[in-house]
Amino acid sequence: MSNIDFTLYNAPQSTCSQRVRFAMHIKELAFTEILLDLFSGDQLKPEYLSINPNGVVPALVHNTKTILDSAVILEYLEDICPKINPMRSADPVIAAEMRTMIRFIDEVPTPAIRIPSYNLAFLPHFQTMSKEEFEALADSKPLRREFLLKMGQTGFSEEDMNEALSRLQRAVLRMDEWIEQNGGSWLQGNYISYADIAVMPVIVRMQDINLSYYWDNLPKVAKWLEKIQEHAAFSKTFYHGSLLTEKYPHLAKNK
Ligand SMILES: N[C@@H](CCC(=O)N[C@@H](CS)C(=O)NCC(=O)O)C(=O)O
Repeated sequence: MSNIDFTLYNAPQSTCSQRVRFAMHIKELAFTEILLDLFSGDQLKPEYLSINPNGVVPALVHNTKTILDSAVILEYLEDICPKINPMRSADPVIAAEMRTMIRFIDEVPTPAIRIPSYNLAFLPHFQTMSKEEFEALADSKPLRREFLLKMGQTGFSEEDMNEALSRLQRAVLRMDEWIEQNGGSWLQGNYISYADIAVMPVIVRMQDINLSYYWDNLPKVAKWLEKIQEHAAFSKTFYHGSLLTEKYPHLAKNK
C-alpha cells in the first residue's frame, strides 16, 4: 500500500491493544506506536480524549481518520488491506460466523479477564490513593466508572472472581467446540481469522496468570495456543513488558 500513515495509540499490556498490534503485524502494516501509561492516566488527558472520548486504548489514526474499538479496527484493517494475508472469509456466511464468535468473545471472556487481572496485578496501584482520589479517578473514566467502583480499593469479591472464572472456562470450552466443528486447527478451520486474534490476548493472559489448567483436558485449545505463539507476529506483538508477569514478577511465583 502506498501513501499510508498509521498511528496506533496503545499500551503494551492492554489486551485490546495486543489484538490490533498482532493484526497489523500480520498485515505487514508499519505503524507509529504511541504508548500510553494507563496508570498515570494518559488515556484520560484532554489531548487523548479528543482522539478517543471513551478514554481507553487502542485508537488507530489512519492518515487523518480515527478508528476506535479493537474489534472494529480489526475489520477496518481487512477493509483497507484485503489482499495481504486475508483474515475474513469472502463468503458472507463464514464472515458472519466470525463476527458471531467475536461478539461472544466480547460478551463473555473479554470483560471476565479484567476481574482477575485487576485483583492480581492492578489493584495495588489504586490502594495508595485516598478514598476521594479513587472516587475522583473512577468518576473521570467514561467507560469504566462502575467497573472501578465495583472493584473498590479492596478488590473484587470472591463471588465476582468465581463468576469471572466461570465465564473464562465457558469461553475455553466454546473455543474447543469451534475448533472441533470447523476441523481446526484455528477457530474457523485452516486459516487464522479475526476471531482467533480477538480471543488470543485473553488466553495468553490466562496462561500468564496461571489459569492454563482450564485447557489441561482440551488438547485442541492447547495446540491452538502453541500455534498462535509460534506465529511470526506473536513475538513482535508481545515484546518484553507485554505480559503481566514481566511487570509484576510476583504473579509468576506459582508457575
Ligand atoms: N471495547 C474497547 C475496550 C478498550 C479497553 O477497555 N481498553 C483498556 C485496556 S485493554 C483501557 O484502555 N483501559 C483504561 C482504563 O480503564 O482506564 C476496545 O476493544 O477497544
